[in-house]
Amino acid sequence: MSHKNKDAVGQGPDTRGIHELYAEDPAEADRKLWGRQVDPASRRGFLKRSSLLAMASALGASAIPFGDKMPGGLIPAALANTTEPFALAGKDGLRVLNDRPINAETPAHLLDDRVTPNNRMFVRNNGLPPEMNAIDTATWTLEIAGESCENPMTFTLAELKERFKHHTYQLQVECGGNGRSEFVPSASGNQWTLGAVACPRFTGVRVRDVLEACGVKSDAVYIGYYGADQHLSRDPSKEAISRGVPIEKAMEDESLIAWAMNDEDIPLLNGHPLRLVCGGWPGSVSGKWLKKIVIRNQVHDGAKMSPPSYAVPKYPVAPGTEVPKADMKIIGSMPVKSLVTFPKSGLTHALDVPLAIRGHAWAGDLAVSEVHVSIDFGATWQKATLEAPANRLAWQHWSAELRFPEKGYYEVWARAVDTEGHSQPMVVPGWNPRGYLNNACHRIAVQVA
Ligand SMILES: Nc1nc2c(c(=O)[nH]1)N[C@H]1C(S)=C(S)[C@@H](COP(=O)(O)O)O[C@H]1N2
Ligand SMILES: [Mo]
Repeated sequence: MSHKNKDAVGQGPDTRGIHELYAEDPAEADRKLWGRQVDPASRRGFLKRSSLLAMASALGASAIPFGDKMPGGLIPAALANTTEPFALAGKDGLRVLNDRPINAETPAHLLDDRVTPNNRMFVRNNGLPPEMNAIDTATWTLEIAGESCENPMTFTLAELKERFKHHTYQLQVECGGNGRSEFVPSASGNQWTLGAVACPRFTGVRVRDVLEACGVKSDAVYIGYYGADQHLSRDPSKEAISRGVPIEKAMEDESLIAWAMNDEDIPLLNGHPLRLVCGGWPGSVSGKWLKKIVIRNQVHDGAKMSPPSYAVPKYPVAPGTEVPKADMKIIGSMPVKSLVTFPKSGLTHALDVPLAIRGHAWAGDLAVSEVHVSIDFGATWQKATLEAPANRLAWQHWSAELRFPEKGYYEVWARAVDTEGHSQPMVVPGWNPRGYLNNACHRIAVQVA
């Protein structure tokens, strides 16, 4: 009781119309919702505010006494499993981490499909996406330029579709910061848990075909992209993000300029009407709302290309170390990783029935050669059945059947090994300043009754 705000308890505030009130008189709205005025600096975006509103009413709570102390972007634990208050248009069951920019991850059990459906692909925005009504697919153009481009050209969407051969690949896209929430000391940035990964089928044209049509000079070493999103400041001279890949990665068969995801338009939040997809690398290289590709004679120097963005120390460092930028390298192919997508963690299972579990595993530019599962905290492992990928750079489906020796609490751990023998670590791997590349084993809780 000592932690409760006396004034705020049991009064059952009327939250009807509070959105309007917030627009008119935030201080009065705060008093109504929280029983007192809160620090304006802690009233972050609309979404957070409305999530607090939704929480108060969903829980029948009269107030959130310490609402002003909630870290920005934190999703209240009481609502973490409910999607309703945070629903993003066209997305289903994603956990919203942040509203400005919008970032949302997919809980592991909602990634169970072999091919990630459009409504389940995570969203990672660095800036403000273009509005749907500002996108005219009839006039949208893609420009190819840069100092290592022989004949800079601009294509309409129709020209791209008409001129180049179409290709479809299932491609695995994982944010470089997926798993960041587990690093200690914590790294700033979105506190992704497991769900900033997806593997939909993309259709488009090869980056290679388009670049070759414009002529790639022999000194080309990199490409860079520019998208139609805005910097958070809305300063038109700044890019939200402008990254790229070495020319060899761009010229691979599977590197696409895509307009479709699972045979539909790419969802707006995932880059409609056109995006770059370079599977197996940090998601940040796969530019959304694609407007321009530059062929560069040096490592692309766009926004978030230079360390510490999307870079890790060249050598292992003790947690918390300050690392000079010169000692950091840009992340390329992502490390081996896996997820248990069925069952959902926390399940109660009958002792006398085997438990069928399954998930996916992926390994950046490589393939996965083995997946092992353990029910005894890693003391012994059982080999899972592992399928071949649909194509290079697609994740691989795995499954196993577990038998439990007696009733009680178990954790099921899954561990993948790539074709070069690298295994996922069972604990969080090398700490790095920005919290990238956490490929620790996924574990789920199972109560055997
Ligand atoms: N134009 C643009 N492209 C972008 C981003 C962005 O903010 N703007 N975010 C990048 C990052 S960091 C990731 S992880 C992926 C995420 O793709 P998704 O939002 O479709 O899941 O898009 C990348 N492409
Ligand atoms: Mo990312």
